[in-house]
Amino acid sequence: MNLILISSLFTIVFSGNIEQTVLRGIPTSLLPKYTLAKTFLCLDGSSTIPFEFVNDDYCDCRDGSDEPGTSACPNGRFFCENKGYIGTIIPSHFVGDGVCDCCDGTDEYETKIVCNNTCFELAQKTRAEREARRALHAAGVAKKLEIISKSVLIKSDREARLRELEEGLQKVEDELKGKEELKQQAEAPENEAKDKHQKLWEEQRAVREAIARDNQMHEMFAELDANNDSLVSIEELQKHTELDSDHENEFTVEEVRLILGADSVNFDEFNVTVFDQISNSYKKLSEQSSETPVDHADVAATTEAQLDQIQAEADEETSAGEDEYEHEEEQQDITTPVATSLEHEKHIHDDTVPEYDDETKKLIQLADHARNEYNEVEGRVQDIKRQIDDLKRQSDVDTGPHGEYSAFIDQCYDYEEREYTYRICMFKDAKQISKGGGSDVTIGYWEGWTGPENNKYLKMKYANGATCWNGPARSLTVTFQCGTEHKPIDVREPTRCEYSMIFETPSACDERIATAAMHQEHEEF
Ligand code: MAN
Repeated sequence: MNLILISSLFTIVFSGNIEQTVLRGIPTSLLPKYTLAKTFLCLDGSSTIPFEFVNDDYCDCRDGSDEPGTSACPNGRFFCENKGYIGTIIPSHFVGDGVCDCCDGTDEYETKIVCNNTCFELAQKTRAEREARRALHAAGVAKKLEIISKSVLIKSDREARLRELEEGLQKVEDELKGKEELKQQAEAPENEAKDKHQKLWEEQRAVREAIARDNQMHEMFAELDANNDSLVSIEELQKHTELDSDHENEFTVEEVRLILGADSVNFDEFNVTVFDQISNSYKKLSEQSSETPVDHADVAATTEAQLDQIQAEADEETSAGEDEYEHEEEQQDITTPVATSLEHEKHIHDDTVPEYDDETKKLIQLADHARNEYNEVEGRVQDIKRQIDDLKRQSDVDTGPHGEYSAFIDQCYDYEEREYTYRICMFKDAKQISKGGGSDVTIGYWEGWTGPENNKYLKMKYANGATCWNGPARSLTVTFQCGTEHKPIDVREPTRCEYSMIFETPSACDERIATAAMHQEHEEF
């Protein structure tokens, strides 16, 4: 290393009476370690070298500390003083590489490259950026303070409303109890009357069915007893081949006997053992060959009239205490000549419950009124409960230590992107809504604040969303940054089905940034 080079690496600065020697590329804080002496101790303490080896463009120390001002050591570090701006450290192999790395150009002292000193401009730019940031935080903080003071009011209003609703609920629940009693009182006679009506209807229906069966049986017996000997014989029944259960072969005497249970049956035997076996398949011979049209309306009218008559008479007989035999006789007298068809029997079995009588109608009306009153009060109870639940849910939400994030309660925000709209409903859920149609996909349900320990409210998480095909359940992490409005400004999916959102809000603005930026400027420039 020649003397000229060594002298070029040292600058002697006079400041008042104090002589300072500044070595190139050394941060001020480390200058005491580079005092002009006979020897230099490498900063890692690994070896001691003659002082003239410092910055001699040959790497002697393992940690590169002997060459802060040259590019000789691959691990060397060069300090740009950058007067008027911020001092920076660059890898020392950037020194003399023909590129201006330091804003004061000191890294290119050896080369022919002319580096303009841009430190002043940089300082101005940084100052402007800092000022803009400070102003943004100051404006945001003003809004945040409004939110905080509003949240105090909202909180106390909410608590007052909650108390009011809970007291109101007690009263309305008492009222409901009263209405329930009235409803029960009105429903008891209503149910009794309805049951009575139903029972009567069922009894009448049973009578009708019995009569219908009886009519059918008489009609069938008369038709089967072709020779009028008051018996149905094997030959007479055998004509009804529709009763042959196997349908394949002939309707044999044995088969017919099996149905009759004898060679012939009288009316009573027919009633007890035969009728129910054959009534579903039985067809009149005349209907089997050529269907004779039956005037159903006529028959129905006749039957109904007769049924009414039977009913009236049955009632009368019951009250007059006449014996059962006479009643049966009479019933047979009336029903025997009735010529009904099976088709018609179906019709008169129509199962519609008849209209209620006036007394029952009145009881239903009273019970309806009591029910309506009960339902109206019940509706009010439910409404109050819903409001209480809503308020409790709102007060349970963690909106920050001072309620900074209280403006988010029950609010949703959209972020439009080419393919999807992302909708975040704060403290609830987040959705991905396809612009091409199709159903919305939930990308997460509110889980909690997940910022670092010293800044918990920086991030929030929505988890357990719709599961990805062959992947995890979707989730969203929201990162807040200071802004003057509440709005999402970016949504990405850095990992499949794991979404991230940047959200601007005054609630994330920082008082320290709003006030501390100017002090920093003094410290650093
Ligand atoms: C949908 C969207 C995407 C997601 C895929 C995963 O297309 O929800 O965001 O990556 O499903 O299959």
